[in-house]
Amino acid sequence: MTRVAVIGAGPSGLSQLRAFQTEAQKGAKIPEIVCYEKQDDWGGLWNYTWRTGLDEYGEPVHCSMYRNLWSNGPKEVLEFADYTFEEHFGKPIASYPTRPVMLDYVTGRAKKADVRKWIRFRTPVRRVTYDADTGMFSVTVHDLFNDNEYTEKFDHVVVAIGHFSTPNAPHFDGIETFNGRVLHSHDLRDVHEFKDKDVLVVGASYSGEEIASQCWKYGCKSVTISFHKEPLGSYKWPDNIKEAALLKKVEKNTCTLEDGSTVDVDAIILCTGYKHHFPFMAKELKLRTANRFAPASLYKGVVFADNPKLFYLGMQDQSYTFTMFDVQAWYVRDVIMGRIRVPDRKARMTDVEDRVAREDASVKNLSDEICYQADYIKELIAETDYNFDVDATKEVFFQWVKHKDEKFLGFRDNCYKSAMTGNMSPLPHTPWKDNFDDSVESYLTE
Ligand code: FAD
Ligand code: NA7
Repeated sequence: MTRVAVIGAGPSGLSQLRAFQTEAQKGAKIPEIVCYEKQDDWGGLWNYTWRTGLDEYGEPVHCSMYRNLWSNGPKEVLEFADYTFEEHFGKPIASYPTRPVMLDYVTGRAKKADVRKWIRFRTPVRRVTYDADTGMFSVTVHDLFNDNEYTEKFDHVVVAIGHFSTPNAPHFDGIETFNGRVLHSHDLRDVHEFKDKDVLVVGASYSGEEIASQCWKYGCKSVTISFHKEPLGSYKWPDNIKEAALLKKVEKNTCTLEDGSTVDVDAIILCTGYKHHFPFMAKELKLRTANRFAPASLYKGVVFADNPKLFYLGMQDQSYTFTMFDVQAWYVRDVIMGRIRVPDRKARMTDVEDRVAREDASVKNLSDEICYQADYIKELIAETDYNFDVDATKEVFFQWVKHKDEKFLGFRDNCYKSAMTGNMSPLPHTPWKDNFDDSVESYLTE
């Protein structure tokens, strides 16, 4: 029997398990699936832990989320085509769920599909190699519960470990002299500690804008967002949040920026992004890419061009998330089950080059990113039986962009129409800035 290893039981890995399970449900003969997960539960980044650094087994902590995190995009752009929020919660809910609500939803479908039995928890993958003679992968894992390392053979490997967990933490001159807390966004767990403090946020992308607004919500004195190549742009910030040039050097508590201005702060939060990091993959199997919409080396964005029996899910920079993981997982399933033919290496590389060139030529702003990724999703939908109205979700995205521009610190107080049910979501019961309770119970209260 064909054997498939899925590495990671976050949203992408769970999409892969669900893709195979839908076929099994229809009576198709599916491969044997083994999913290895290093944490003790599923949900990936959405599975919050208070820990930072190393966990209780000495493993790097995967979680990059913090307490009281609200989703930064509307749920209508990531809703599963085969399992709506309304089906999961039994009623329409507001458009910007909190982290626990998102975790409940993403794991709810997996629970209903009964795929937990395929997952081996607390089992980090240590090594993946490929033997060209046998055409098989060897996957070495560590069963942390029993402190036992073992190796199994597989016909296919699907890497679904995400790429927002290993910090990109650049060095800034003199940062070691700073008299306060310096941390990367990966290690942020709670912004209460920044109440009444002056904070420097380095990096002006999603983490930068989110953490700046979170600090504001929880009463920090001021936030300076220090941008790299470009500022966030047109957002209307309150008086105590401002954008400024890139950090150049640090001397005790004084930060000097590239334009020569200075700012005195109590804490520095590096929101400088993450690295695609696959230490367990053999050199010739390792994906090396920047965080972009057309990752290097991936035919159709998922098939490793140098070895088409190896797949990487969710490695793109992300406008779409859960639905993109689903279409990718459906596509990978159909390749593995022999329903989709993958062309030769030359054609695969041409496909990768075309994608990269198209992104370079057409993606200049947030709206372009959405359009580029929507087109990619449509392309995979055309080859599988996963389906939803991508254009309707694109429209929701455009409203989201408009709402962020109009009122960044209140964009979550809007609601949108589900492309899956056609129903309008209710407005939240409390404006985001006044809501300090992220529990599922509170979120579902009318
Ligand atoms: P992950 O969620 O990272 O899951 C990967 C899994 O692989 C983890 O469970 C991990 O333990 C496991 N793993 C890692 N290494 C190994 C190993 N060696 N062996 C076995 N298992 C391993 N997306 C949204 O849609 N909305 C949001 O509001 C949003 N907010 C975000 C906020 C933050 C701070 C961050 C960092 C990301 C956010 N995202 C958001 C994006 C997020 O990447 C996706 O929603 C989603 O979690 C990606 O799923 P994934 O399965 O690809 O990766
Ligand atoms: P991103 O989106 O990859 O952004 C990283 C940011 O860090 C981006 O603005 C970069 O600027 C900046 N950066 C990178 N290197 C540097 C250096 N050396 N100095 C200063 N600034 C730097 O990561 P995020 O963490 O914001 O978002 C990742 C996910 O987490 C996302 O899905 C969110 O939903 C939450 P540049 O682009 O190079 O100008």
